[in-house]
Amino acid sequence: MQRYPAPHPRADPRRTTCMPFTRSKGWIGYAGFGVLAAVAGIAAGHLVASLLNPAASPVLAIGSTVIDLTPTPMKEWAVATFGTKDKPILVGSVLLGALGLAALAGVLTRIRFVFGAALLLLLVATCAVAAALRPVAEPADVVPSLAAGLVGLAALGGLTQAARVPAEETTLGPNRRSVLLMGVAGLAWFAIGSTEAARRITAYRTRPGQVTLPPPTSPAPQFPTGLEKRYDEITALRTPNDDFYRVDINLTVPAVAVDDWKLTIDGDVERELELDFDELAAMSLIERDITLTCVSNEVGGKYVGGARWLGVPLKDLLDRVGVGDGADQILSTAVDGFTISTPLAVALDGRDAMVAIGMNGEPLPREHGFPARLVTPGIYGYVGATKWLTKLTLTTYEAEEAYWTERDWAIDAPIKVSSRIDTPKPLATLDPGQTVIGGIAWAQHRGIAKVEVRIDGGAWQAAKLGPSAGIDYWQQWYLPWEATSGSHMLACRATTKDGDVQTAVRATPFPAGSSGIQEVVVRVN
Ligand SMILES: Nc1nc2c(c(=O)[nH]1)N[C@H]1C(S)=C(S)[C@@H](COP(=O)(O)O)O[C@H]1N2
Ligand SMILES: [Mo]
Repeated sequence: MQRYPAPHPRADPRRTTCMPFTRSKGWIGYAGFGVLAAVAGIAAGHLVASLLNPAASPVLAIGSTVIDLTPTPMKEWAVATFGTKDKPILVGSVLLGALGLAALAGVLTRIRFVFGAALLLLLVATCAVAAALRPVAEPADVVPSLAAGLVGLAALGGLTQAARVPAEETTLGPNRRSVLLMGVAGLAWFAIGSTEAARRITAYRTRPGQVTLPPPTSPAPQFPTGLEKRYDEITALRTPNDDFYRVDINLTVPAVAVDDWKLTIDGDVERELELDFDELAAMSLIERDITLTCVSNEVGGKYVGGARWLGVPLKDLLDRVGVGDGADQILSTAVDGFTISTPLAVALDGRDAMVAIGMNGEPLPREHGFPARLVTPGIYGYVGATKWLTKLTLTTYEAEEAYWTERDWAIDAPIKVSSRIDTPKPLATLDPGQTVIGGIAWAQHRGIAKVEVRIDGGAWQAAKLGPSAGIDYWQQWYLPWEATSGSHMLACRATTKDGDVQTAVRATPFPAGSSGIQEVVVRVN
């Protein structure tokens, strides 16, 4: 008995040309369902994370975990091959892989829905586990991944359901297509809308503009006028926040909601301390000019910057908790899970190590650690400049290793004396006559006593030093030069106030900072 009339030609599954997917294209359509469901889920997770903890977003949790798990040689390869694009490329590949699996999940639903659903859930579970295992994770950090799972599953179910309405219900043919198209468009809108909403919510909740900085109890001296006013090619004495170099392991700038933020001091202490931002800012604040340097800075490189920092002396915080006898390192943890080991000694030897909340008269920019970071004069950033700081743990070098020390960088690393030629630029072509050779030099916490310039391998000549902003700060210098026609090789070297002369012996940044002397070749017409 024939229950149905002969199928309408359009409803023939073998020639459903008006359907979104003909039989052969069916797989592609289902793969698309998987991808779309995953994208909608990820967007939902992102939105939920923006309300709870932006770092718990499924993509970020996975991305950060991948970065942490990438073996050092591969990281070095990625940096060497892709430069600063290494992280986006790494995460792009992860995302592509995930979307590939999501596509597979979509295709699997064509065989049996549960197969596809199971694969999708596996993906979500991986995100949830990654979020839960982040070093500073809280139980609630799995919620965004769960939301992603719910939305992803619902989307996958809805799409496959819409596509599966029996073809025999001929009149539903065109209808089914519009239902599907509406579903697809709706999900795409949802994904775009929630991603944008998440961005705005995060930007709003983490805007540095919402904090007002109290004035320092101990202000810095009047800041001198830099040489750049006279020789504009010399690096400005103070680096504007927007131009300050940025180095960290993060894919996206960690977004910290200051209302939820806390600084915990624990470990080998007499009494643990937990401070919120207002409590921290209410302590006595010092204001100091300090130059930061990255250990990855090559001779002549740009990973160095000078700023005026406002913060609470580390010593004051340690006095409040009472440090035990055993501790020899301060292990600081950032909201991104990054850790840094700082020798306890440098917090106690009188230098201005601080938990900074202000940079050049403003709250810390998000890129530079909002709402609070460590600043330690005299040692490289990776051992003393924890951004997005959330915890200080008094412990020992024997018990704990930090992020970069686990990756074989030096345990402790004082900044090496160095100097850089800013003008003239390498391979510049100049007119003959009077000009200047100029740049900066730094040896934080020892101070610069002298900078010398060597032209064409001749004798070292003393350059003039710019104004001083203290021994923790870099120093500008210049040497007037009567340039004569031909090719010239310029070099510079600095000497510290304690008599250490910048060495010509070359060292790579790994493992304890670069050394050597910068040489610049210029042509004079
Ligand atoms: N949380 C966190 N803090 C961090 C890092 C990081 O990757 N994560 N990188 C460190 C390194 S290697 C350097 S050189 C300084 C750079 O600080 P800046 O980006 O403000 O210049 O931050 C340090 N603090
Ligand atoms: Mo660094």
